[in-house]
Amino acid sequence: MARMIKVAAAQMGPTARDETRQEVVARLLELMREAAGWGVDVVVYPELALTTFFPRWAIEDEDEIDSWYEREMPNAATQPLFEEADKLGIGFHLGYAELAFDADGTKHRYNTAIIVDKTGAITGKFRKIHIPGHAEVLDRPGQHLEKRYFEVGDLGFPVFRAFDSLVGMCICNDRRWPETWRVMGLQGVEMVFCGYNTPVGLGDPYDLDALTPFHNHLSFQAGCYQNATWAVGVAKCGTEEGFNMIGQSCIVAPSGEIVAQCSSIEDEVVVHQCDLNAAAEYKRDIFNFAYHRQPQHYRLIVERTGAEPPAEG
Ligand code: ING
Repeated sequence: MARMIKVAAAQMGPTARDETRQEVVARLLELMREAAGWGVDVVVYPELALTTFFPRWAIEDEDEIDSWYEREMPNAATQPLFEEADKLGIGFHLGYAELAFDADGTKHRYNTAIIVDKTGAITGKFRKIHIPGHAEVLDRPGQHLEKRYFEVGDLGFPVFRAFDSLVGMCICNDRRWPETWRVMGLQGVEMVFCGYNTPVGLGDPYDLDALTPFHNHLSFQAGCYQNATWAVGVAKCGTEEGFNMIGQSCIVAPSGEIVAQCSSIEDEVVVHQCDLNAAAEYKRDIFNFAYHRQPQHYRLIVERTGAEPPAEG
C-alpha cells in the first residue's frame, strides 16, 4: 500500500533588512496558498524565513540584535500562517531565529526550525547544531557571523512522527556533515526538511564559491541515498542586501535523484508527490543494517585496526 506525501519546497527570494514580519508573512502565505492549489500535505520554508540573513552584519546593540528573534511561536506576526495552514488543512516547516529563556531567565539564541502539523500544532522543533562562519568581524568583503548570534542547538537530531511518516530536520550547514544524516538515518527517518541561506562572494576563494551549488546538491543527494530518505532543501536566495545567496531549492528521493528543483532565485514553489515506501525499499534492501552489517564484515576492520567488533546480539 503506497504511503504518499505531497511536499512543496517554498523557496524565498531576497528579504530586505527593513521588510517587516507582516510583509514577510504575506509572502509566506502567498507561497502556502500556491502550494495548497497543488494539493500538498506540507510546505517547507527556508532557514531564517522571517527576516533577512542578519548574521551578515556585526550588530552591537543588544535590543537591535534581539529584534531579529522570535520570543514565542506562534506570535502575533506568525499566527496568520498557523491559521491559514489549519484552514487549508496542510502542515508546514518554518525556520526562524529563536529567543529562549531558562527558568532563571537566562537568555539563549538559537537558529531554529519547527514542524507544524495539519491541525496547526507544533509537533517538532530543531535547533541548528553546526554553526558556521565566525564570531569576530574578518577583513573580507562580507561577513558570516552566525557564531556571534547562535548557540549550538541542544535538541540533537530528533525524528518525529508526522504526516504518516518519520520526519527529521536539519538547518543549512548541518546538511554538509554526514553525522547529521546518519543520526536521523539510524532512527529510520524517511523525510528530512532543511532550510538554507547559503552565501557566496563573501571573500572565499573563487573555486570554493564556484562549487557551492554543486556541494549543496551533493550534500542532499549523498545524505538521502546513504540513509534511504527523502529530503526537501529550501533556499532563501538571490541578492539580499548586496550579497548573493544560492537558490537551487530541491526535492531529493532516497535514490539520490533530484526530482524537483527551483529554477529562479525568487519566491518559487516546486512540488513532488513522494512515495514514502521508496525509502522503505532502500532500507529493506541495499541499506538493511541487520542483514548486511554481519560480524564477518568486521573481520577486515578488526585485522586492520585491531578494533573490537560490536558484542553479538
Ligand atoms: N550557510 C552556509 C552553508 O553551510 C557555507 C555556510 C557557505 C558553508 C558556503 C560552506 C560554503 O550552506 C549557513 N547559513 O549555514
